[in-house]
Amino acid sequence: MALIGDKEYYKGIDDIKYEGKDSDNPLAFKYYNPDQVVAGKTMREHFKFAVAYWHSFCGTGADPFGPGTINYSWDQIADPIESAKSKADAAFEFITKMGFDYFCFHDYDLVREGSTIAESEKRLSTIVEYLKEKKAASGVKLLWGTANCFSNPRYMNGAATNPNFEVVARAGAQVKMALDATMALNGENYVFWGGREGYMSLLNTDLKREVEHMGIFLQKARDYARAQGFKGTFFIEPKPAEPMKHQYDFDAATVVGFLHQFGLQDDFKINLEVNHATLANHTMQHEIAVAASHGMMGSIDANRGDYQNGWDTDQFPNNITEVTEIMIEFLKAGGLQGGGINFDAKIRRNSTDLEDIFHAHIGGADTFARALLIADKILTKSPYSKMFTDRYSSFDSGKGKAFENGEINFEELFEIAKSIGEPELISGKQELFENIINQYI
Ligand code: XLS
Ligand code: NI
Ligand code: NI
Repeated sequence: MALIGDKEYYKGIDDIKYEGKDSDNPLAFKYYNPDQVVAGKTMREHFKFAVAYWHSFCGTGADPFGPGTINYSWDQIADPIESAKSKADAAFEFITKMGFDYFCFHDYDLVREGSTIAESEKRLSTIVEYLKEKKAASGVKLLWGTANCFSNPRYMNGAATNPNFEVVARAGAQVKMALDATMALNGENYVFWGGREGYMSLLNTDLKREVEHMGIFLQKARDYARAQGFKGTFFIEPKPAEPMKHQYDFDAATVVGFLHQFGLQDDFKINLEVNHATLANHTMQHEIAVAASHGMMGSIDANRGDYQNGWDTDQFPNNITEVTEIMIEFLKAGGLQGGGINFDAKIRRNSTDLEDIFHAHIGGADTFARALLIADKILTKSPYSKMFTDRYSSFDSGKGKAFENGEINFEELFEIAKSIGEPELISGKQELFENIINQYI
């Protein structure tokens, strides 16, 4: 392992290798074999696994009932730049040891925010120069960057949707700097997650005006980045609630409508997160199918929720059945447009060993890899695909085909129905479909 920087943070842990499903080595991949070809692409290409800076190098495990349980050595360093460099060294060591190709960040994950915009800008450009070196030395790339416009108290009433224009301008300055950092690091995409873009009470909220402000804000952000030569894709990440009671980017369907309303549909796609889908009372499969049906299946934030807790627990993926159904939709959608699989997930507060973060990412990658292998078999070797297409075969020819082409009007539908009489009941065969999934798992 060629170490970048002069200090080893994850001591005693070597590069994580693929050893196959019979390996008992907890620090090895059992299914994620980066160069293995599945459905025409290597696993590495399908997934583009990314590590989330905020969870893995910033999150300490603090919750409303107590402080963090993880002490990062870089958080003890008073000088913001030295602290940020140390964190970057650890991050790149971790990503390289995992054998992943990508990372994702919020602006102030990289370096502490300064007390003025000018100071923040200076800090960001200093750490960006350092990250350029780390990227060049390791080959690790930036999947996407974003701005944290939700933690600072100034955003308590929203960022782009704040009722006070001064805060909107402040958010604009921050997003400009985050776009600059993303472009300087050759980021392939840029994400907008509207953490505080929503409301707690409609009594004090002009919903129409706020949503319009958000549309205009995103148009201007896009125009700025495009004018600087940014060729990547912008993503909106839907989430229905938390931290706000109601967030404007509720789910994929809402975001599709919003993007069309503001003429953003050609530059933006959707970054779907598993736990956000379940919080919206959808499945992730549903969200992928909706985004894909509009050609907007951009990227995935991988994690999972908890059946009992109603909030964004951001646990690492480990449910093979759930992820298999996700991978079926993923393959049907033809994969991701521009994005990858970002582990927007955190280890539990009581997971305090150095190696726990490795186990978490290994488990996540193996879950996706195993699910991809199963989904590919289901789609190509089981009766699934035929059963699926046969269900719609009445639209493949004759009057059904003509209807699908928009060539049959309501009078004609009326006449056709009269001549057919009562249609026969055709079973949806849900239990058989479910059995096939389990058989191939
Ligand atoms: C929070 C979001 C956040 C975004 C990036 O729930 O998932 O982590 O992915 O701002
Ligand atoms: Ni996310
Ligand atoms: Ni989330």
